[in-house]
Amino acid sequence: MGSQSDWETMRHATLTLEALEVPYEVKIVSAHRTPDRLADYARTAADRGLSVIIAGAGGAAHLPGMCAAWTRLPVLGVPVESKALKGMDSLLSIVQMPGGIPVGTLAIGKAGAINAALLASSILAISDAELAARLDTWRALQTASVRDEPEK
Ligand code: RP5
Repeated sequence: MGSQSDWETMRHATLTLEALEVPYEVKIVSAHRTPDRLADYARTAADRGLSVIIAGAGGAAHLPGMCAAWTRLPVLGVPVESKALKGMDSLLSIVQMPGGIPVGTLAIGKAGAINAALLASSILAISDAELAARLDTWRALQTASVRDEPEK
């Protein structure tokens, strides 16, 4: 994530990964304030054994795109809700990548963080049958938790 202030949103990705028993690491890497850290992180990610990167940032959210520029790993971008523009700035900064360098862009805020974790898990589950089974269970539990009618 681009800042400590993104944690309140991005922690939902970590909670989802934990529920699915997917190992992860969490780092603060700012495209603007720590550009060298970003380059090092993204350029070495594949060799360090990472498989998917979830990059959450807000405002002028260049982190996911710059991360994707430095690595061939799939990058999932989470637009963090900004105070001034409610995350529309984050969304547009992340989604509108030039052809050739993709970023898979999720929804603004908490839903996007959760879905980034689920999408990363789906990608990993292609070659991990045990994770695929955990993901199926997670989805079945979610389905079972939805009431037929609203509680009054
Ligand atoms: C972005 O700027 C971060 O991703 C964060 O969402 C936003 C504001 O950062 P802070 O000023 O709160 O550190 O780089």
